[in-house]
Amino acid sequence: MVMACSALPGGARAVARCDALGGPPYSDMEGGLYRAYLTPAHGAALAALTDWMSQAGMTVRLDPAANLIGRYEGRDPHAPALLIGSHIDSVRDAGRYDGPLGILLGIEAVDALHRAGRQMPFPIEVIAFGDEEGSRFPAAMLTSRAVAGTLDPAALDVADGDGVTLAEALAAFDHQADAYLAARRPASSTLAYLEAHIEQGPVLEARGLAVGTVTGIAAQLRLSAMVMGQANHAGTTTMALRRDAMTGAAQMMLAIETIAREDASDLVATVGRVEALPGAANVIPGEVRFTIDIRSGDATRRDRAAQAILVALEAIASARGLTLTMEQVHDLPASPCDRALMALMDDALVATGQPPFRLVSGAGHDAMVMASLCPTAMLFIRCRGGISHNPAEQVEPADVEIAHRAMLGFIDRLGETFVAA
Ligand code: HGY
Ligand code: MN
Ligand code: MN
Repeated sequence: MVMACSALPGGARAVARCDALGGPPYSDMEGGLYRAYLTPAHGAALAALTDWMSQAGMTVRLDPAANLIGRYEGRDPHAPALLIGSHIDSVRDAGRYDGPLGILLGIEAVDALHRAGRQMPFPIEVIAFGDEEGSRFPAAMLTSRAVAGTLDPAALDVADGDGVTLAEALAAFDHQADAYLAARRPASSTLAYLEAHIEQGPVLEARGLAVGTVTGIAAQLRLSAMVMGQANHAGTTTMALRRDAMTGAAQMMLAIETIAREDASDLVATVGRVEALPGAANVIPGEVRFTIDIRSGDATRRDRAAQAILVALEAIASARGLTLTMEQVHDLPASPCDRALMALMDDALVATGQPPFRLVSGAGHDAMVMASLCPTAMLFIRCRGGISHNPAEQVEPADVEIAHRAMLGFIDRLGETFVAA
């Protein structure tokens, strides 16, 4: 089924297609957008992307991790490929552009070459990563880590909140978990990775810029904390005799915020998800689980803050007669973009009439994982109010058209510098 899209090819059509993917059947939630990895909504989105990739002259395949990959041949079919991509999954109650915009701009770039009857010296592959957000399973960037070859097989032993294992979810896509790691690409097959993405921050808008070249991505540590106290009767247990896991966790969360604020740097720390058990109004919570997300452009600063947080949480647990168990969900190192590719991107921006501007990414992206496989470049696009991970996420088609033209300029410049092996 090819979704009708009247917008002109390029930026406007990429935005229109993101909007179309923002509703049923491409969402797993009523009245908003939530597209999780290996769900019916994910499958429906891949069907639409398959049509669009085919129309743009690409051959399309699904890899063993259920990443969709469209390939547009270059003059030398054996040359390493330029990968252009982003993620097709979303957070819960998401905006429409975080992820899909980078995939659709990749399709628009190939479509422009295809319509002009042009081939680059190298193949171009557009990739829709299936899991970047980690919104279904307790692990993030599973699919780019599978492609980059950095995925620990133990990370596959996960289940979602309904107890559905990754292996069971893969089976629904006619995929086998034991083939998952075959998604790995040899470095020799990859020239570079390019990801266009909304900034998800306020910098470009504050400076009145449509686009910017990304210098690197902050180091990201994700932990899960479990606080154990004693469930008890809310009416009969005096305050002095309580071992309340909820108030203990609350004090821990405020300690996390204080440590991050007092660092007075780019360090950020977030408690995004909390679950209290047994979850009854008349029962003192005996168990509280919550997530901790700690980031900084400087991995040493991040790790120092993580250590201070651990010490603070253990002191609170001890003072309240609680037990604290911490688990690491993932540790993503800071990832600089490639200098030579950043220079090409700067030149491509200037050629579209934009001033060169560089900025760091506080948000994580598949590019930080792909950097272990090949040189990476990222292009940020202004988003209204810097809002993201929120249905209010907005982009201007005119800004996305500038990004489209910058990406074509980047590809041309990469072609000029390309030296066949
Ligand atoms: O968490 C992040 O920074 C990204 O949006 N997954
Ligand atoms: Mn994203
Ligand atoms: Mn995101």
